Amino acid sequence: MPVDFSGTWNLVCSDNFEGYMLALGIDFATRKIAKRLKPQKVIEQEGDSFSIQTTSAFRSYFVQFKIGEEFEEDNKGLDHRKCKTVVTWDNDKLVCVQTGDKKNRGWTHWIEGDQLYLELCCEEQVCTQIYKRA
Ligand code: 1AG
Repeated sequence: MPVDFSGTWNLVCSDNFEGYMLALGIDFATRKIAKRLKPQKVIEQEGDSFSIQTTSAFRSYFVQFKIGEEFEEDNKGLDHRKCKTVVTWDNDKLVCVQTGDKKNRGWTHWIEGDQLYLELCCEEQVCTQIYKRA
């Protein structure tokens, strides 16, 4: 059975979100608010089709994709840069590559025990977040 990311997940810890936001050029005032947020993710996975809704008190972000199918991502409400995005499996990890103005941009999701991990990368910065089932 393949891993199933479906469910509702709450942020429990975050490391170097500040560095990640700086790499994306997010302004000071926005970073100050954003780093205090405890976002919730609702992931729906059906075969190779995914939707991920990230909700917080300040901004929210929705993305849907099929494994291996490139799409144009708008990053609306985040840094607003358009990317050519593709998500693939690396064993049980979900690996997203966001090609655009920023080098080495993307994210990886995986599950360990009852925790959902998210690694966000941009340029030299890596932010690691851990979510627990709601
Ligand atoms: C994401 O998760 C989207 C979740 O790609 C947002 C992650 C990081 C925020 C990105 C850039 C920071 C820009 C602006 C900061 C302002 C608000 C932060 C709001 C955070 C909640 C939306 C990866 C994957 C699929 O789960 O989306």
